[in-house]
Amino acid sequence: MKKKVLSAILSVAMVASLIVGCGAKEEAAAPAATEEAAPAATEEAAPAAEAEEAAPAADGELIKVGFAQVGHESDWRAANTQNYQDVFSAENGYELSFVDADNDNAAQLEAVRSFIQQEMDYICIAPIETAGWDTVLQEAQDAGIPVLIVDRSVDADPSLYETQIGCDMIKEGETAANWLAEYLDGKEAKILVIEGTVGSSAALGRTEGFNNVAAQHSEWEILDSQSGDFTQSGGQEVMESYIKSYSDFNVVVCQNDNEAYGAMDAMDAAGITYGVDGDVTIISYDATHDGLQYTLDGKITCNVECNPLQAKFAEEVIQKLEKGEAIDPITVVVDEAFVAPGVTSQYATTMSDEVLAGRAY
Ligand code: GZL
Ligand code: ZN
Repeated sequence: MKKKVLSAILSVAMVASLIVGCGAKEEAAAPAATEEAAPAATEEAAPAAEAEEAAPAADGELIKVGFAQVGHESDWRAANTQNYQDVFSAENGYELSFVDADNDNAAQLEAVRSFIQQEMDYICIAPIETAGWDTVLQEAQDAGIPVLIVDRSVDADPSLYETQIGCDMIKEGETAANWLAEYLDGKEAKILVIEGTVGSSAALGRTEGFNNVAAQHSEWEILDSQSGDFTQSGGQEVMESYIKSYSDFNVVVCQNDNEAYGAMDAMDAAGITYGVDGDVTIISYDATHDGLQYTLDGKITCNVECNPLQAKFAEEVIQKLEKGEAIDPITVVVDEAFVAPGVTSQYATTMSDEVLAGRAY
């Protein structure tokens, strides 16, 4: 608690010069999160963090950060976890307490409550689902512990947490569908969707964004949309059931790479061809290394990135809070899309060995 008193004094001392900043925080929180509002923050925040050495807490103690992670369901998640462990290291001035909630909401809430008991200086939450967070966020606020919502988002009062950091999932869904419309160029589509974890902002956003665009294409039909829980086994199980129920589909949208691997296994077993030379076009999300290898190989035709290397943005927020500086309520981690060789698109980069070699994860 000593540390918190010190930083509280610091921030009170500085609050006068930051009224505008704080006001800006309130204002900024009011409008819906927009790309415009955030990339500047993301751009401006990143160089600053690179420029300065991460400063340990004012009194030289390690800053205690509790991180309640979704789980270990996907390659994306593994890259995200590793990134947080790399950034919030002891040599960078942090003591990271990490809990893998194994895709279990109750376990994740329990982890946050244990961080409150342990009097963490900050709590980061990558929420499995958007719902059910107000009570525990209020408990953290009552305990004077700032909370950062990372990767995904929550349906909770924004005044209960400091910031939300993550990709724009709705935009990702729109990018996938815009690319499909460009690729099909008016041809019919019978689409099967393998969604991510039920109730997660990643699945909800990608579904909403894709459907926003699909609604403009009467020549498309979404035959079915079920959750594969962002896992390879989930993707395989859903695809196996789809193959039993549908015979005329030509597009499969997998809401992450691991589901796509499972869907490909199921289609292989059923003798269904896919990819740029196959009967079925696969769209995936995440653009992890293996996902982009499949894209380079022409098996996945379009892969929409969601960059997992987000820990530096969380660290920038914590460093600003340590100094009592104003922070942005939203940081959108910008991403792009990739398509198989031989495919050109206004929405995506065509894969090559060089593109794959240049990837950070
Ligand atoms: C997206 C992230 C999703 C990934 C999946 O930001 O929350 O969860 O798309 C991961 O791979 O499981
Ligand atoms: Zn159309």
